Amino acid sequence: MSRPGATAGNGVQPAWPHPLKAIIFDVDGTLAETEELHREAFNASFVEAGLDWHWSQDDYRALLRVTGGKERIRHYLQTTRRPGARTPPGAGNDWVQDLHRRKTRRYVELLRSGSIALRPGVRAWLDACRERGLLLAIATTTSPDNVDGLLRHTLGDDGPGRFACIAAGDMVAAKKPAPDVYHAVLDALQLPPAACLAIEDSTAGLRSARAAGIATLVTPSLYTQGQDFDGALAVVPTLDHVDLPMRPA
Ligand code: XBP
Ligand code: MG
Repeated sequence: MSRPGATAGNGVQPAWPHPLKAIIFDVDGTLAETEELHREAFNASFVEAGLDWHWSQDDYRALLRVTGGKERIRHYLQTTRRPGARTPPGAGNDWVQDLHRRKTRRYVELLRSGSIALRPGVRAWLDACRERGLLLAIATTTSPDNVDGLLRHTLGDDGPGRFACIAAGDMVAAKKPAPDVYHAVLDALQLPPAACLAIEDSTAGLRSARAAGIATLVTPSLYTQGQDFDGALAVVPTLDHVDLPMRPA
């Protein structure tokens, strides 16, 4: 695996923020290709709840336009009718919350027993940031338990401790593409947006970071290939395709 010293395939180096003090990572699709595992957890929770729902990859690609698992379930309940799909009686907020709790439990179990790995280049960037004194943070729509599970599974029990701030899920009022989660990170780090770089995989994530004034590098994922990344500092296949001018050690 190439270290951050490698340069972009075409040799072009984006105009990185300077001075760069922190890198803020999105989680799903950016740190790791996790959405297939989320889809498996959703479908398993539907079976556990006695529902005849099933989200195919095509269903899920469309549903991912709605950020947040609870919001996604609610959207499906309100807008999508499968022939013969039973709509649970009295499926209100509490019912959605309970179904999403089941899903999150399943997701964390699947993480623990699965083989999810960090995307190419992510570990090298995390290590280089630590060696060079850059702050690391997370800004994600997914639930905090899912972040903790992924970081421990991929980085070991000290994984979560690598990040000065983890802003996730319902910690903020409005999910991506709203800027709330990135504002929460900037507040926690006490840094201006100009001193940070965001790493994202989706249009919703890019728009969230840009609305907070943060320069954003995009590494499209399996479910976000072909989305609109207008406004990105650069779009690269994976992080090992571009160098980051780390602050001197
Ligand atoms: C991606 C999301 C999340 C996940 C599912 O988050 O939109 O909703 O798909 O996780 P990000 P939850 O790319 O910002 O990391 O079911 O916990 O929401
Ligand atoms: Mg993402």
